[in-house]
Amino acid sequence: MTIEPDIEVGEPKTAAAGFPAVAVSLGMAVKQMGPVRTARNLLRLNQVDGFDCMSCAWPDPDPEHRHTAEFCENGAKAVAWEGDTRRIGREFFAAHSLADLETRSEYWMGQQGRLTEPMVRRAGGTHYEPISWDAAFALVAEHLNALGSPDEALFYTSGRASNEAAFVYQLFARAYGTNNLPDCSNMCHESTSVGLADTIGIGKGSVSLDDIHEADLIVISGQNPGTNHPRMLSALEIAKNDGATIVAINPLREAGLLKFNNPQKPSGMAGRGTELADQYLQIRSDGDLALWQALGHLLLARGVADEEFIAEHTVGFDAYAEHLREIDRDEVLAATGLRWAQIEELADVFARSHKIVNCWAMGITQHRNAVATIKEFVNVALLQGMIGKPGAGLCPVRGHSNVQGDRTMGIWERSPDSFLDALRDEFGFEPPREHGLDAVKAVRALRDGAAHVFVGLGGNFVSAMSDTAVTEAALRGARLTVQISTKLNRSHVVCGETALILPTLGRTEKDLSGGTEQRVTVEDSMSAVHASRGRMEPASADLRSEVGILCGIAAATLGDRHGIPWHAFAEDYDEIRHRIARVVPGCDDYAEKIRARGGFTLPHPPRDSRTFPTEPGRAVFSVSPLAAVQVPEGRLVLQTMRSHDQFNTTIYGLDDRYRGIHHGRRVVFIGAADLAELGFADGDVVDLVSEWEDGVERRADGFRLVEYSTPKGCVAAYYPETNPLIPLASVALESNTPTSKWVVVRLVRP
Ligand SMILES: Nc1nc2c(c(=O)[nH]1)N[C@H]1C(S)=C(S)[C@@H](COP(=O)(O)OP(=O)(O)OC[C@H]3O[C@@H](n4cnc5c(=O)[nH]c(N)nc54)[C@H](O)[C@@H]3O)O[C@H]1N2
Ligand SMILES: Nc1nc2c(c(=O)[nH]1)N[C@H]1C(S)=C(S)[C@@H](COP(=O)(O)OP(=O)(O)OC[C@H]3O[C@@H](n4cnc5c(=O)[nH]c(N)nc54)[C@H](O)[C@@H]3O)O[C@H]1N2
Ligand code: SF4
Ligand SMILES: [Mo]
Repeated sequence: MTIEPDIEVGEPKTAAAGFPAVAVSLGMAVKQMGPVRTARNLLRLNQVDGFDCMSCAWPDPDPEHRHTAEFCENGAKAVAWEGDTRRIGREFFAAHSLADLETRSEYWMGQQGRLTEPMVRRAGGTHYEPISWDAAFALVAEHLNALGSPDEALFYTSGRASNEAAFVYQLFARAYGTNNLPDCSNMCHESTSVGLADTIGIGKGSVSLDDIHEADLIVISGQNPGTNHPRMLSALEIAKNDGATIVAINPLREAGLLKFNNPQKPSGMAGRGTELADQYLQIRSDGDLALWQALGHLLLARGVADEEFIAEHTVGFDAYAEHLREIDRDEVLAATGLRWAQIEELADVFARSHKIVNCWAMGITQHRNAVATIKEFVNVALLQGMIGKPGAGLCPVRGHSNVQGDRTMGIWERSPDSFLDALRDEFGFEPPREHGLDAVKAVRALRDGAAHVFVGLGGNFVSAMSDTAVTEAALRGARLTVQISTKLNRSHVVCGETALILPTLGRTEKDLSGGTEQRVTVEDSMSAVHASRGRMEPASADLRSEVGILCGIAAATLGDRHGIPWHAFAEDYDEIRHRIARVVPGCDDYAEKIRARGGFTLPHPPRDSRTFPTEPGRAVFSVSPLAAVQVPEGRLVLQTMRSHDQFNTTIYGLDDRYRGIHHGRRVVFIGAADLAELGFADGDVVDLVSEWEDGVERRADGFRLVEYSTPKGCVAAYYPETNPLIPLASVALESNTPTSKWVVVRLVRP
């Protein structure tokens, strides 16, 4: 008995990409876009004069080294999803009431086609109905201007928004009077931003693509690049062929970390690929802090510290070394689930390597101890002087294609005073200084009646956030919700008393705002900024660009207040870029620089000159207590992750090919020992119940158990279906990121 009767479970794969990947992506693209549109679109993906892939934030090779087909399977899926030839307009919304739409899955909603015209759900209405753009802007303005305080409004951003849209959006929020700019980063790499800013003085990674190619050791923790950053495998292949060692640290055996069959090479197509991980550490959930402390301990004992670097560029080394002089081995082994010999072997590899790149993603950032773990990465990097030299550095791999750029442009509820001062000097108004609300606090504010208007620049906040029941109730309590989107999702359906859907151009589409062709710019995970230009005919003549929509809302709300030229911004994005140049550090001559082939790279003092813009002016060694979170008897730790056929809350299909799952998503991956101990078998259906200190039992029902290679006590399932299980209060210390990779659950027979 399962609620997904067609589900099939087979053997997981042991290699990623290759011919199936190309075939799957083309198949899906042709089905949604038709053959001509597919060819036109995919050939412009990630090309110098084309558009930037809107899927992940992995960087492009420099212009001289690009292939004709510079994309991966998941990039192609994202393009196909946006290039969908199906349309939904007023007839669709007349035929489907909100009550009807509420019963539909994210998959179904994404399959209905592109949104085509602005729609409104009026207070008490059962359906969305059409509204003109001007009336929609006036409605937003009316609500915003009626609030008791600007802090009762929330301006959310998902990381696909362009730099120009992001800059205009934060400018509007601050000119209106609030720093309430929660974003998807709050649920994603916030722990990285906090951990790195505290220790190296800048919350971004310190490597370039060339550094990866040149490294002699690459460590990949808590990341599944075969699915989430597929072209990273090409970079790993280059390094590997040049003799690099690769270490994977991950509870699950992920195909994309084992072997890569490069679809751009004959050998890869034929299945003779490149073996990737030399050492694979199947660590227990959240065991990383203990592992990296043990590693630091062993490296200190091996006497491989770069004393010159430490003396010249760091503070706090003595306290760090003292803290790690003694280490409780039993505690490390319990937390990591590894053998001491494995950790010794890892230390040996580190000790003999001269160019080390350390990569990580959500398996690290979405834990209670995430910030401490990232600071431990920094400690080990500083110990060996692995920052600011070729082939070495810290490499947080970002998620959304422009999430890093949005932050650079000021989408941050805690932007520093230096940024706010620059904004004041450029625009002549005093921005609010009090920190705004992040994603978790935004839900609380709505829940508690402290906020009443929610505007979403992209994304799907209701599905992406933790504690679905709480988040949904919070959004339903809003007086107005506004979603600027390309396709239908649950955040349009679980909405405020009055709700707007404002349909926007996607990145593949031609933007003729102001009568001339506009480009936008984006920043990748390695701080490279470049232009992106869509060429496809828009899905509907009634769509507006994100910049156009935001300027429309701003002009309607603020009128001439502060004399900000919203109309000029909307008609010529260079006008925005000239302002970016004067406000955002490192962006001088922005409009000119982005015209260069391949764009330019933003400054990063630690990477560029081993200067560390921290309080003491040097990189900081830090000391964190070894805190492994305990799990009660008979309970498991659930991590919630992505399948191969999804982009966050967007479900492209129901397969997770690399993990052997077909035609379904409601599965729990669990080890043989746990199955035996708990008295279950592969194929059994269970309900998941999460346990939290508030005593509330959160449930998600009807999951098929799948026996899988994962450490004892650690299980895995897909998000967003499992978000109902994550308590809003379960967050990473310091960064306030929901602990999507750490949920204590028990399995219950239905
Ligand atoms: N196709 C596709 N691409 C995407 C996305 C997508 O949904 N689909 N999403 C984009 C976004 S926004 C992001 S943030 C990135 C996400 O990219 P990833 O971080 O790769 O995403 P997840 O699927 O959450 O995978 C987390 C990985 O961490 C491992 N892990 C879990 N817990 C632990 C732990 O305690 N320790 C260690 N060492 N490992 C652990 C899991 O087994 C899994 O392999 O991808 C981006 N790219
Ligand atoms: N349990 C659990 N929860 C998680 C995570 C997890 O690993 N586990 N991961 C977290 C992470 S890392 C992230 S980043 C968040 C993601 O959170 P979000 O960024 O809020 O969610 P997405 O699913 O990426 O948003 C998809 C929607 O964006 C809209 N969209 C697509 N393209 C465009 C465009 O070009 N412009 C505009 N305006 N809209 C567009 C579409 O309507 C689509 O439905 O989820 C977080 N939530
Ligand atoms: S690796 Fe990421 S950015 Fe590059 S083509 Fe694939 S999905 Fe797009
Ligand atoms: Mo993300």
